[in-house]
Amino acid sequence: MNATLGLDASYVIENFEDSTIVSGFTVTYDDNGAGGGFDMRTSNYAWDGSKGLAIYSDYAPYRNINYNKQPTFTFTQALSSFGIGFSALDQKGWEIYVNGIKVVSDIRANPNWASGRNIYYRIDAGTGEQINTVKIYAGPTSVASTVSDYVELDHLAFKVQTTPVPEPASGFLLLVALIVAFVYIR
Ligand SMILES: [Ca+2]
Ligand SMILES: [Ca+2]
Repeated sequence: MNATLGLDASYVIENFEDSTIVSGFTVTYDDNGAGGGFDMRTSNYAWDGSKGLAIYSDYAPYRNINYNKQPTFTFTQALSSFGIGFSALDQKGWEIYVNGIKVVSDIRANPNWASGRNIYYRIDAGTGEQINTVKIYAGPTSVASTVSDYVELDHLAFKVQTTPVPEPASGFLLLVALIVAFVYIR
């Protein structure tokens, strides 16, 4: 599967199978409903093993239930590539942000999306670019914002840059050369 996803041996993989998480990243949530951390659930559509990381869109009927909502993954070293598999993502309007910039406006709209085990996104930084944070978000104007959605994330992959990109003076990165790849494996 990794070869199909374009993940070679230089990637670190987190499989969300147990409470031991690989070093190199942390997760925060818009709402730490389940207490933050890593809320893993058994899945019929895991990308590896039998579990995935459970998240929810922040709307009825899950709004007031004690679950973690939209996550942001923050990496301790700059990345040249990031990948993650989605399962049970049913509603339109789930977005992906890299370094605070929206790079995918509707995960479900991709023609490779399928029900169950939905789709795998790999995002590669172009020349002179780097990935520091990745946020999965059900936007406030999206369909997911009016219909609750339970989503599982799995097979998180990241590749640390071998040649660090100099920080621009502004501290902001433009991400002008991001490449977003979509892979669907049934
Ligand atoms: Ca897994
Ligand atoms: Ca769902």
